[in-house]
Amino acid sequence: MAKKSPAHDPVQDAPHVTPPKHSAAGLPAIGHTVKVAGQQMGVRRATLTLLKVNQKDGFDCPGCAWPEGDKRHVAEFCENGAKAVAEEATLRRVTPDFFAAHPVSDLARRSGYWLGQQGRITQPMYLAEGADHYEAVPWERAFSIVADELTALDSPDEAVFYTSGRTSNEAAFLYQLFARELGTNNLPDCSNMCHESSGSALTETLGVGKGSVLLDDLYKTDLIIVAGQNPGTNHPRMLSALEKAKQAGAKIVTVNPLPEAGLERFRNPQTAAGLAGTGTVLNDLFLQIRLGGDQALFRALGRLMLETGDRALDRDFIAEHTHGFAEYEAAALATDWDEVERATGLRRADIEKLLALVLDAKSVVVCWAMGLTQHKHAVPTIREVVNFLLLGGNIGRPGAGVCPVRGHSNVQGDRTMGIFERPPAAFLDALEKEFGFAPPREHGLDVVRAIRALRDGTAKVFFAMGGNFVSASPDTDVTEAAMRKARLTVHVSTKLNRSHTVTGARALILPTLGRTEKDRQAGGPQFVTVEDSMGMVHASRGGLDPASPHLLSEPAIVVRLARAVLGDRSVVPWADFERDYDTIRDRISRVVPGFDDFNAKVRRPGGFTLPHAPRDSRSFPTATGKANFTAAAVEYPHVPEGRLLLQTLRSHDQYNTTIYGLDDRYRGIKNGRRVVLLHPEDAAANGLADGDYADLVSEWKDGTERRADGFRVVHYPTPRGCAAAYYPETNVLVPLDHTADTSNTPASKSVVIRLERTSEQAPGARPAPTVR
Ligand SMILES: Nc1nc2c(c(=O)[nH]1)N[C@H]1C(S)=C(S)[C@@H](COP(=O)(O)OP(=O)(O)OC[C@H]3O[C@@H](n4cnc5c(=O)[nH]c(N)nc54)[C@H](O)[C@@H]3O)O[C@H]1N2
Ligand SMILES: Nc1nc2c(c(=O)[nH]1)N[C@H]1C(S)=C(S)[C@@H](COP(=O)(O)OP(=O)(O)OC[C@H]3O[C@@H](n4cnc5c(=O)[nH]c(N)nc54)[C@H](O)[C@@H]3O)O[C@H]1N2
Ligand SMILES: [Mo]
Repeated sequence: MAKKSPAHDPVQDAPHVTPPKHSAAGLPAIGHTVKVAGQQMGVRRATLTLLKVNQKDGFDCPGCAWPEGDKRHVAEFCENGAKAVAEEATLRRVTPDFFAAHPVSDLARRSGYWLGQQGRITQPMYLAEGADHYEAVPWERAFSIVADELTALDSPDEAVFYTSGRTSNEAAFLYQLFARELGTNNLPDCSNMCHESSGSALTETLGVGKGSVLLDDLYKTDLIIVAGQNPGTNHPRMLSALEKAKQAGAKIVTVNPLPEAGLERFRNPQTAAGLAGTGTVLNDLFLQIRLGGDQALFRALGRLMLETGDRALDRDFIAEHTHGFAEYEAAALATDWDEVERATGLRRADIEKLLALVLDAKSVVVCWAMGLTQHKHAVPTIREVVNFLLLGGNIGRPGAGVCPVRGHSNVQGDRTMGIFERPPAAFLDALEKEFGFAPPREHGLDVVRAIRALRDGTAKVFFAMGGNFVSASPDTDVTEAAMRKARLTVHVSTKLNRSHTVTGARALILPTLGRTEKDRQAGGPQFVTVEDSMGMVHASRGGLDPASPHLLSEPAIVVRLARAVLGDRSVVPWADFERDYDTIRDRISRVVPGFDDFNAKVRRPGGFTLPHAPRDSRSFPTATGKANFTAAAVEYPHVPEGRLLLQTLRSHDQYNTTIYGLDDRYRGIKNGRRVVLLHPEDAAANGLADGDYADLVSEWKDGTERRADGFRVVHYPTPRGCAAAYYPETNVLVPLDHTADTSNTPASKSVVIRLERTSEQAPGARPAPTVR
């Protein structure tokens, strides 16, 4: 059997397993913070840098998109934010000498972990056709290489411009402006793999594809439902907010196949009581749902509320502000309890406990993340969350609303700035009016479609503003083959990753400044801006000297790229934008709604909040002018006999494809990532015991199979039939065509697999002699 899944860890991957933890943070979190940050950047630099994280005069944490409150702590960051900062502010460097010593063929055999550990890239690097070594090139030459390849295309639609979610508002605005002046809407982004399903569902039902709650709403609400999210690892500062909500009287319900430690008990590292004591129990009710069962759960809850009648329903709100209630009501009342049990694994009595909490609550917030968005029926699932909230009038009043918790620190802002392959006409009209060129109107390629276009040869140049496209995308083997067919691949990056090693015929790495670094231009010191998960926009100023004198900021890279590619054809005064970012913000203020007076407003400490019609005035800019109930048929994954459903998720020691370490502390896993979490009876049914090794084989409906080899079996409290393993090692198993309806997001939380026992670990998972 060909064992071709890439990027095995040549480092020792020998998992050691202990029982999962029941609480998160506390002293161990501080210990890990200091250790990780100190290793990468020394204790003094670590301390000075970390004290600037998320302060009003500091920089926005490059970790997650959770908002900061108005009253900031001295240490307004978390263990995982500190790891993200340390990764960027590291003192290790990847210089031209490094590339001379390591041919691409060598780098392609290294793990993502090893690549990331090498440090910050210091100079623009070029891989010529047929060459095996990247060589340093001057910036001007790098831009002329891109210009040559773009100019040689038959159509601008043969180029793809990807964005990851750390890019600032200013850089994102310029980047989409460049792509559109060039003539394409091919602007896929990490959102396509992330919260696209939320955007699709919310735009259709509420008219705005963003969350409707502010931080304060969490402190005013009576009930918070956290579904499909693991904040203890991925949004640790959210736990402080949940603790505060709890102290103000809120109840918390979590809906998850896994009992995630952070939601059980939280020991706040910012308070003495949290450090010393046993912490706060956050969870009032844990519904251990089967993968993909959430739509059925919320539909069933809707049925119970309808049957309860007036006590559960806000009839005035429904009559005045919603559309489609009768159809929804008929569908919900027809809910079949046997089907609900099959889909959710929950009994009616469990759902009635949730109903009781809902009936006691005057206001409800629902938070969610990838557990809801990465399923085939993710969009109808999130619409069902909206149905539930509409029944109780829980949109557009204090303490109530939808709270999709975003991932990357500026992923929401990038979309606001026009990074979108399907831009609304009004946005393009505003762009046309401001700049005087006609932007393309045809929709562009999202992530999955871009991979197909590269595979089929209809896209030839791939340009990435950040991210690690090859490792983050589904169907790794297909994606890598597609990438290798490109004429040119270009990555604007801070650190080395696998996407630099799986390249087109020619490749460029353009090294850039990170959030933590000072950005000086001809017009003086500059700052950038970001938008958090709750629509708050604020400034971000780095304080460290750049990792290398050769780095350019992301806005500067786009400006120089545009000048090299478009030259005299351009009607945009590109050079001004590089000198002084205020000139970019002036343009944004005239193109993007909610940004008027941008330069003044963003200079106020703490920034400003973007308008949100449903939240602010209960007005709904939808097709019907009302909030829409929807009544789609209930769906859930059907898994053939003897097969399991696999979710691919994050460990505590990673930031997406950036691996910080090999532990997943809260889940009790140490020193290894090739593990598969299984219900003990599922393991036994496959002839496997805890500690055995198995290959994971994904079975797709077209008969194709995909394999990831050598995973250690871990007995885990997950529902029967539901397995879990880490991303990105398992991306090789996610079929490219397995996506969510409407949003086209890879369904990476529901992959049908079978287990094949192996007598040994995968070659890469064995302790290997590594040259370092
Ligand atoms: N430290 C750290 N922080 C991060 C990231 C990181 O990698 N590391 N990534 C950032 C990004 S880009 C994002 S998008 C977010 C991701 O944040 P999360 O969405 O929390 O990330 P995942 O690890 O994918 O966790 C998915 C959670 O949903 C649950 N789940 C899976 N399937 C289902 C389901 O069908 N139903 C329900 N109810 N639950 C389900 C899983 O058990 C798990 O608890 O975090 C951001 N923050
Ligand atoms: N199977 C599976 N696949 C998934 C997911 C899953 O849950 N399961 N989650 C999906 C999700 S939610 C997301 S968001 C995507 C993430 O997809 P991406 O955003 O593409 O991936 P990241 O790993 O976040 O990108 C890390 C790289 O970004 C670069 N970088 C870091 N900081 C900066 C910066 O300031 N500027 C620039 N230019 N570059 C920088 C570094 O070179 C680093 O190696 O993955 C998706 N893929
Ligand atoms: Mo994400």
